[in-house]
Amino acid sequence: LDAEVRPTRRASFVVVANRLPVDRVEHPDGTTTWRTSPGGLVTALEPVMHSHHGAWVGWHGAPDEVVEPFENDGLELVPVPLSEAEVADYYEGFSNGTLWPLYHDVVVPPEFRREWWDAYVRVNQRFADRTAAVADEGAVVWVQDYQLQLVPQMLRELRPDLNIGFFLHIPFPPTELYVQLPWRDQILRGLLGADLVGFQLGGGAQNFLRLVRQRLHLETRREYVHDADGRTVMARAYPISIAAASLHELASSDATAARAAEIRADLGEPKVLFLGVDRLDYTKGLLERIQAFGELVAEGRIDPEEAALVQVATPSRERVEQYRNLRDDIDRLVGRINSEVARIGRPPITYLHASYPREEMAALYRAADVMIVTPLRDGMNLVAKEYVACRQADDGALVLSEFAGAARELRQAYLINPHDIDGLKETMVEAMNAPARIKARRMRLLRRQVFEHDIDHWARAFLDDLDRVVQGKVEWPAR
Ligand code: GDG
Repeated sequence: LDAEVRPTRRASFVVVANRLPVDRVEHPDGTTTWRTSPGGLVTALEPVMHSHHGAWVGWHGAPDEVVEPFENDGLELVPVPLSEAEVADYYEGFSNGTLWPLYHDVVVPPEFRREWWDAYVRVNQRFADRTAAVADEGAVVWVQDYQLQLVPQMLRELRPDLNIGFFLHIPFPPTELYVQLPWRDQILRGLLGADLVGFQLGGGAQNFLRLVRQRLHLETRREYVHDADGRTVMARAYPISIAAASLHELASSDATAARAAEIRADLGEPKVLFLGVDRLDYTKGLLERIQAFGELVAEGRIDPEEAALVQVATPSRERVEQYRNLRDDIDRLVGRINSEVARIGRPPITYLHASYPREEMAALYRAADVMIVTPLRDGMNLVAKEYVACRQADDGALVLSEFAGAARELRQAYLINPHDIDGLKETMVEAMNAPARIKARRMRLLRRQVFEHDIDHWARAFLDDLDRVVQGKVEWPAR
C-alpha cells in the first residue's frame, strides 16, 4: 500500500481529505466510473480547483484495493489505499473512537489504544507521501480535518517549498480535555507544520495557542506562533458555511414546492411541522430532542393531531459500537413515544433512518415550520444554515443549541441548552406559538447572516490569509 504513486500530472492547488469527493459507480457491463459526491467542500472549492489545475488526495472508500491516480471532471484524483485493518484502526479507531469523542467534550469516553495511534501515524504518512508526489513546486496544499492532523508536519519535512493550510471541521477542545491524549504533543507539532491552522471558532484557536505555549514552550503573540525554526504560523477562526444561493434556488423550484406540499399532506396537514436532520451521532443530541418532544406530547402541550415531528437520522459509522448502541436507544425511545399515544392513526414521530437526495432534503427544509438542532457539541452544524437558506419568506423558526458553532453567528435563533430538557421544551413551545411578526424579525436577520457569509466567503477568507502568511505579509506583531 505504501508503493510509490505516479500522478498523471502535478498540481498547484491540492486538497487532502480523508475521502475523495467521488463515489464509484459499477455498471452492469462490468465497467466502473466515478460520480462526484455533492459535498459542500467540493462545491466550494470547485472554482479554485479548476482555475489552478487542482488535485485531491483521499481514500476512495474500498478497503484493500489500490487504485491508480486518475483524472475526473478536470481534477486530478489521487487515491490513498487503506487496508481493512487500517480502516478499523486509523478511521474507526483513532479518528472516530479516540479523537471524535475527545474533541466533542468527551460526551462518550474516548478510548486510547496504542495500536490505533500507530495506524494513524502510518496512514497520515501515506497521505503525506502521496501529496508530496502530486504537488507542484510551491503549490498550495489544504489539509482537511481531524483524521489528518499529522500531515502538515510530515509534508513540510518532505516538501519545505509547499504552502500548507489546515482546517479543523470539529471543535478543538479545552486544554484540560485535550491533555488527556497520550500523543498530545505529537499532534500539536503535526498541526504546526502548516502555515495557517484554521478552526471553526475563535475559542478553538485560543485553545490551540494556549497548548502550544504550555506544552511546546513556543512563543505566541495574538494569533501567531513562532515555531522552533523561526517560522510564523497563524491560528485563526473561519466559520464554515454552505452554498446558500444555490441551495435557495433548489428550494425555490416548483418541483420542491410540490414535494414540500406532498410531505405535509402525507403527514395529515399538521399545523406545525417540526424537523430534525442529523447524521446518527451521539454528539447531535437526538435523544434529548426526541425526549423533549415526547414529553410535550405526553403532557398534552403538543397535540399529535396538530403537530408532527419528522426526524431524519442518516446512517453513520455503523461499525463503531457507540453508534450501534445509540441507534438502538433511539429506536426504543421513538417506539415508546409513538405507542404511548395509543390511538389509531399517524404516529406523532416519523423517524427515518436513511439518507436522501439533496432535492428531498430541500423539500423537507422548505416544509418545516420549526427546525430543531440540538447538538451537545458541534463544530459548526450546517443543517441550521441550510434550513435558513431554504426559507422562501421571513417565516419558520430555528431552535438551535448554544453548543453548536453556528450559534455564534445565528444569534437570532431560539437558543437552547440541550441538557436542560425543560428549557428545551419551553423554547420549542415558544417557537411553535410565536407570532408571525416575531418570527419574521428573527428570520430576516438569520437569512441575511447566512447569505452574506456563504461557503465562498469562507474559502476565500482562508486562502487569502494563507497567501498573506506565506508571502510574509503577516508581521510578527510587536508586543
Ligand atoms: C462536520 C462537523 C461541521 C444529512 N443527512 C443527509 C444529508 N445530510 C447533510 C446535511 C449537511 C451535512 O450532511 C451534515 O453537516 P453538519 O454540519 O450538520 O454535521 P457533520 O456531518 O457532523 O459535519 C460539523 C461540518 O463538518 C462542516 O465543517 O459543520 O460541525 O461535525 O449538509 O444536509 N444530505 C443528503 N441526504 C441526507 O440524508 N443529501
